[in-house]
Amino acid sequence: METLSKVFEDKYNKNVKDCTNEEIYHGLLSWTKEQLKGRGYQEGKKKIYYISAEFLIGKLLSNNLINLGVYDEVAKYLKENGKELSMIEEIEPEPSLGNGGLGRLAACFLDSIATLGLPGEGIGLNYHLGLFKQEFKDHLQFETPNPWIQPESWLTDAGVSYYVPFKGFMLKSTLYDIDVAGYENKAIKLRLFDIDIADESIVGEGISFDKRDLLHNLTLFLYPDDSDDAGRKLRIYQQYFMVSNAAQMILDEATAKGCNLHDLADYAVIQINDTHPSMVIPELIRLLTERGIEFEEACEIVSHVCAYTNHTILAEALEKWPISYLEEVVPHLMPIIRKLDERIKAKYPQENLAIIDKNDLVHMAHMDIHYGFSINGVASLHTDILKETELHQFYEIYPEKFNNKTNGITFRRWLLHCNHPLTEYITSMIGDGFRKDSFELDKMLGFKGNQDVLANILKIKQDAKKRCAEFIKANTGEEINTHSVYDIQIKRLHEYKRQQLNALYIIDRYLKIKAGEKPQRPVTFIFGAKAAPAYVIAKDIIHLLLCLQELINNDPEVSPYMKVVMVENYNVSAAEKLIPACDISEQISLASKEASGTGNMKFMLNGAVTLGTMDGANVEISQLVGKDNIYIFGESSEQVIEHYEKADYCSRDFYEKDERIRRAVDFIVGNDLLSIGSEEHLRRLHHEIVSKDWFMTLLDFEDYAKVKDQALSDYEDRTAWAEKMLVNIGKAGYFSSDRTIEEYNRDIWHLTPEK
Ligand code: GL9
Repeated sequence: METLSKVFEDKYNKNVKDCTNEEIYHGLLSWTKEQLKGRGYQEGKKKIYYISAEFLIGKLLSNNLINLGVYDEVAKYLKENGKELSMIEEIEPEPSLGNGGLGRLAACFLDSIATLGLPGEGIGLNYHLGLFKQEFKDHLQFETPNPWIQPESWLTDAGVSYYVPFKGFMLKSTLYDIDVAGYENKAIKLRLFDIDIADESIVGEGISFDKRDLLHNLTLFLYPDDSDDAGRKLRIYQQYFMVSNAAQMILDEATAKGCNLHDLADYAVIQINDTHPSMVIPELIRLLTERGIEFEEACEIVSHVCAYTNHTILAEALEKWPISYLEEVVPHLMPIIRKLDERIKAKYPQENLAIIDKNDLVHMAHMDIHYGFSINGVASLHTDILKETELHQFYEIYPEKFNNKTNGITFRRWLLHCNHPLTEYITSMIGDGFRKDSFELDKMLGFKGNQDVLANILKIKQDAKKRCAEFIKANTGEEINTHSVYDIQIKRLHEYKRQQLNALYIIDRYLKIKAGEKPQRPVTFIFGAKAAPAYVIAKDIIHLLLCLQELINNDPEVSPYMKVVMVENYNVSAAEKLIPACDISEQISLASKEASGTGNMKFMLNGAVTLGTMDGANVEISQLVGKDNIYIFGESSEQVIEHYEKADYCSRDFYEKDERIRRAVDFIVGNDLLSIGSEEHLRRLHHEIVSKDWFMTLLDFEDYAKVKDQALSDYEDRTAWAEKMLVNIGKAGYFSSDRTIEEYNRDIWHLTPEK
């Protein structure tokens, strides 16, 4: 720790003892950056370029210290000098460079790519104000900018820039790098492109700004509101800026290593993370032809370099850009996209395989599938649905391109960092091999039935619940009972994820307590979720949850038995505090709609028991833990898909025929809530549930309530519950992102790891 002491002396002319926490954070930041550089980077002839519009990296200090193998030493050194590393961590701002699972997955993947010693890098954009910060006022969500870049930050100016051509002007980029440490291995780089002239002062009320002022706004926000044309066009500008920079850099790096462009596939493989980076395909073809390659050969080369990951089957999320927009933003790409489309139409005339459809929409995913060599889904059920339903027409012509890569999470962040006590306990039981080989967690199962072990696991959970209660108190002002069951649903707010189903259960329980049915143990229903700024119903659901929180927590007759808390500005740092404390993990999406989910894996790893539908990776979780260690409810994906095909689901029928459902739904517009909340929001939500309910909340309500009651009653047998926790932790090894990345490399990338 001598070099660290010296940092404080050189920087502040002080002993660490006399530094403020801010000074210590900044000292640690520069010291850690030096250590990372000193490690060196993964190099190799062929590299994976993971291009993504989002990298939800979270705070970096502790994770870097863990991966560098110096966390304990630094924590001890600080303690000896009267400082707490956990307090220092609080100072770091969290970069909000992602929306949710897709962006967080990209961050976990970088950690695993580095850890496995694969030469690679992430490429994205440096959004100055991130997504947005969520604030609650009058039980409603408001959005404000979330600046995270300070004069001293994890960013390093790479001294690289390119010119990106748009219609009528060029934009010069600047490249910033963030080092991502491998666990006890070298680092890789996350490369974030930016413009020098971005101007944060153009942001007015909330997160409003002039969407046409591209020279100043291009890298201000992630996915600015795309509910209007200007917003959607800005997104195309961002996407093209990202991929043109990426393509230029990839070609430069490859040629510097001796590539003659014809053999580009020996130097580069590009993973296209959802369709946001899809324009990299025509852009690479454009650049290759500019450098003297014939068009046909350029198509061939690119088809051996690009691979596509699909993260959703929700139609509205599969990007289709009007030709007119692309003509306005990137007219030089349109002739290429037209030619790519003509080549396909010549071979496959069916409309549903076309890149450009008859409404002049460009289907980005179709371009990826035709001109990429691999297409993968993110959980086994999701990939099956892609093959059999959503992308069936492509599976028929390219069966060999389709493959599954079930998502994973990095255990460094989601166990070692966020749950030190559990990590230490696992280590004392089975050694530390699981840190590098996650499947070793399986050894935990040897302790089934061991009363001491079960008691210790319960104790660790109880301590985590106490720490979490402090966080909740600070975040929401609410006091929660640490002996209540912690039932947690944290994820983006979307109707398909069905936070409204959970809300209806809460109402039902409230009504029962009011009617004198007192439950044996209190439950705390914990939520965290941001809604897209333009997603009206999602915001109405947040309103409902906040109104329920107000009503229930202030009702002395009910609050001893249940409370509702909605965490404000849910983000990675909040997740790290909530997940270790969870008893019941709510994974209740409508079957077939959640491609994978990754929160489900984080909860399981930290000893929560899943209450969920047979959707996404829940299916694989249930296969691994067995039916006694998970609570499954609701209709299957086949049944749901059939309802959609036959259009035979009618929520009003459930509402009219089932009195219990009707009472819960009508409570939304009853006097209790209307006297707290806004009539407009509550009535709109009520109407949506009764007359549309596109994600079939009422269909699954009865089974959900029954199975949830069962889980709550099983919780009372503490030993049996602890055994479920143990099995969940022990079986979580499969969901390490190291396993996922090994599979990407084995089946798609074919890189040689450096050890
Ligand atoms: C998502 C899926 O909805 C999740 O089920 C999946 O786990 C992740 C990662 O593969 O990808 N696709 C998607 O568009 N998002 C996902 O979370 N959305 C956000 O990130 C907001």
